[in-house]
Amino acid sequence: MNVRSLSIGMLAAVMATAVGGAALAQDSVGAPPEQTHFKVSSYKPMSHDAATAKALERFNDDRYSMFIHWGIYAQAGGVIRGKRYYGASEWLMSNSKTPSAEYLELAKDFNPVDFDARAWMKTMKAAGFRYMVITAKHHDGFAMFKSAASPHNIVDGTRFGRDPLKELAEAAKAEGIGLGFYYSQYQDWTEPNGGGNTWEFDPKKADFEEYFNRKVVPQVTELLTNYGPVREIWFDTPGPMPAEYSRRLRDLVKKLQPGCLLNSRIGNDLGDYTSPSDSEIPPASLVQGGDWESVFTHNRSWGYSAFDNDFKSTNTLIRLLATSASRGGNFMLNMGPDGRGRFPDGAQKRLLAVGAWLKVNGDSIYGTTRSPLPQTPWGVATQKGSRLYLHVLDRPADGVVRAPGLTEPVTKVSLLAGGGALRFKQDAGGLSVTLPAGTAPSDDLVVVVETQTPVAARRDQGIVLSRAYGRQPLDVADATLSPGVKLDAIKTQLSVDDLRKFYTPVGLDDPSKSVSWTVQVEQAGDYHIDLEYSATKAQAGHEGTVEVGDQKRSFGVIETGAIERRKPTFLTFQPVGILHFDKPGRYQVSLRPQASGQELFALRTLYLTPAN
Ligand code: H79
Repeated sequence: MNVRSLSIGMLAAVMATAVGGAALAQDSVGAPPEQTHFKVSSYKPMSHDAATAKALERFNDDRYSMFIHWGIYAQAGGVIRGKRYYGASEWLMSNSKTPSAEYLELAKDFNPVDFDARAWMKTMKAAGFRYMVITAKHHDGFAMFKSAASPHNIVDGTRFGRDPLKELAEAAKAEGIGLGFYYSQYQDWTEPNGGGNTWEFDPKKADFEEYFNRKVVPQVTELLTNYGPVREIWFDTPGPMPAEYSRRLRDLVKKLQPGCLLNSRIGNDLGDYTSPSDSEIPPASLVQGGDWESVFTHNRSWGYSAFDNDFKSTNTLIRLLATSASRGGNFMLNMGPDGRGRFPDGAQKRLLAVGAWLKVNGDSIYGTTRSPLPQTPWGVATQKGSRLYLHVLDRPADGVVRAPGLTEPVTKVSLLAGGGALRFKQDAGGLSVTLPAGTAPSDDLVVVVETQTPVAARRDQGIVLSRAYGRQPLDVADATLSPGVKLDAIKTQLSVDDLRKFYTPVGLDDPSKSVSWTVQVEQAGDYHIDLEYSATKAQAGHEGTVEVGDQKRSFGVIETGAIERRKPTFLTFQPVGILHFDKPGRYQVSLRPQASGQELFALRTLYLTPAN
């Protein structure tokens, strides 16, 4: 993904279609096979018991963490029976429909003699990670720790014979890095009574209760008893698991370690914080102060893949981290160590480069709260008391970074990287900061704005549009929907590493209904409109309008194809016309159907681009 050339809004678009994974299990193993529309996750604050609330405080302070997928699939590296399986290597057994006995043969060759817990922790420390979550057991059922509940574990089932979680727990403690475990509680492909293996076992004959009691409860107990304090158990793909099991798991974890956090994929709304879909940062407008943690993988696989070196650039990683922090969430970045226990070089050097950036700019990430500002074209903001951090991810053509409406008296503006005070201007319209000429290009140039009183939230004041930038996105997820229109998440998925997700309005079927955005136009002038959407054959020919005041630009819908659960969604990018803004200020941009009766189309984004 080449993000350097993209604006932050475009990055959001890229992220939403990004490769790398899947969603809540309901979407993959529990949902009806054809379902394409899903309920939007909640990011509202919840109430918590004291131990959980305290753990969440630290969780939010940490902001950046490392996710590690490591199992016997690392030994295969995406290849089995001489055939490559592209995408998620930890899904190798499922993708190749390999029977359990044959798959478990991998354990015989698994001997990660280069595994060095201390070295891993030193790298994590230098990379700036505050805590780590490692796969204790993935869907293949093979435990990466000593377990009395199943012989399929790294100590009893490989000639390596060591317990890496034990070594990691000790090294993590020594380096001051938090420890968390991933545990696949429902899918277990090498267990006839576990979920997910349909190529070998008959799901109708599965006795989940037996599996749960014999393996899940004892193993989760081992994880919370033998490795010291555990920051979080990261459950995944609850699938159709009844609430009773999520409840029992929750009670077990909280009984053993009251401060251990649970992600929402424990299932049945019993988590302490929300896990968005794999490879998703929730849209700014959906985030309402709740606790969440995004997970992305560095390349296109979660486990090690011998032929995948498509590592996200340092710049992309910093953008993902800053964007998550600006929306009040954590960024957990995954990497798959290989069968010898090494971090792939291509990943390691980029992790360390992010670490170098954090060494200088960490104050703008750790311990920050979400941005009080609306969407701005230069990047995102984070906040810590009376310090506001402007993350300039895309430099303005005129060298001036604007925060409209920022009226709290500013006492000082400087670069976090040092170099003295910067020139700024503040008036009733807000704050303008002139970036120093000749500053070296940076992945994220952080400007610190110090104010007399903390900058108050003004997220609803409208998306900022500037002529110093090109195409600027107005996403449906950030729109105001008229009564009768609701927001859905559309998810289609071909493979674990190919989830396409976007937010769309549903109920846009009458001229009285609309989607609208408040924009703050910085300079008068013409702006070109483009629409990004998907439309079925039946929707082709529908007409709609984009309106600002009494300017109306109409468009006709073209067919892009049906949205199908197991196919990528095709979105078209359609030019509509030009809008004129007479003077700087606040405007409403609305989109509505011209006729009633049928859903107009599946809109994702309206783009405005300065035109001459
Ligand atoms: O651990 C990583 C992934 O292996 C895991 N989540 C991250 C953190 C994950 N498990 N399941 N999924 C992601 C979703 C999988 C969806 C699919 Fe499929 C698997 C799509 C195609 C193959 C299930 C089976 C749905 C269709 C067939």
